[in-house]
Amino acid sequence: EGVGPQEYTLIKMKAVQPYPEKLSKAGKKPVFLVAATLRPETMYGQTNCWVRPDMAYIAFETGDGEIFVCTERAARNMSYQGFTKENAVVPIVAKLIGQDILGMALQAPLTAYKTIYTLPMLTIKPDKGTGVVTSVPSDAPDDFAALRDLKNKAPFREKYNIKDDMVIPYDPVPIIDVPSFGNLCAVTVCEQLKIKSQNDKDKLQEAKEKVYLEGFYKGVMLVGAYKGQKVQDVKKQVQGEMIAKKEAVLYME
Ligand code: A2H
Repeated sequence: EGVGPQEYTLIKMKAVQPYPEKLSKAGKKPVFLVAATLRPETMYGQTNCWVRPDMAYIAFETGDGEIFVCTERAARNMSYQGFTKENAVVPIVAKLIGQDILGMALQAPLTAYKTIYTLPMLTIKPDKGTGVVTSVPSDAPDDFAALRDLKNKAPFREKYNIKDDMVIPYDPVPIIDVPSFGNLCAVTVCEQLKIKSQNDKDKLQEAKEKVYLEGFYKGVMLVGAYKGQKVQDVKKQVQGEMIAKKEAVLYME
């Protein structure tokens, strides 16, 4: 962790009606699962959203009358950053655990998949970002390992009531070419290091370190409006476009 505040892009993943029972108090207000990412330019490759089944989340109302779902800790931070009607006040609409919001259908910005689903990831940290993570298995080793766990293990899907069609049709999408790792860098590096599951902590750390710098400095976009351009030159622009469309917001912690 660095010394200063970290800037994240919050990706607004819009819930498709009907909402789960535990979110019924949202009524007709739009509900968003909000995921903190450092890689806004990878949103073309989203295949699902991660939440941790045993972790606490809340739903709260923003100053714009939208409902955001994230950890209470993140909501409190947001309430000091102009997200809520009143500074430092979080209007809680529902208290949830991850389990309550698994299997939700969502629409997310930039991804080619029309509908994606909330799926379980067991390694989400409660004290970082929003506790909601967007999944880009082409470029994030953690995401690839966790999606592969669900694809390969039917009992894991069954345990959390995840239907096959929320997982099986979703494959990593080539969105960025990284010279030494190809166009699915997370897949390549997970295979090279023989990563077996999302719990392979040390190897996943090594995988992230391997692809991170090279991806940022040498990665080239394969899709979207900035196709052919370098990741480092387009990151801010992709972020800015999502913010202008109200599909994303800046969040600091
Ligand atoms: B990143 P940092 Cl394509 N627990 O977004 C675990 N991981 C979390 C989290 C939490 N509570 N909150 C956010 N994250 C993930 C995209 C991505 C990310 C790509 C490649 C690398 C990457 C798609 N997932 O992160 O500790 C989110 O995943 C590599 C570290 O603040 C977020 O960005 O550096 C990143 O970790 C934030 O981690």
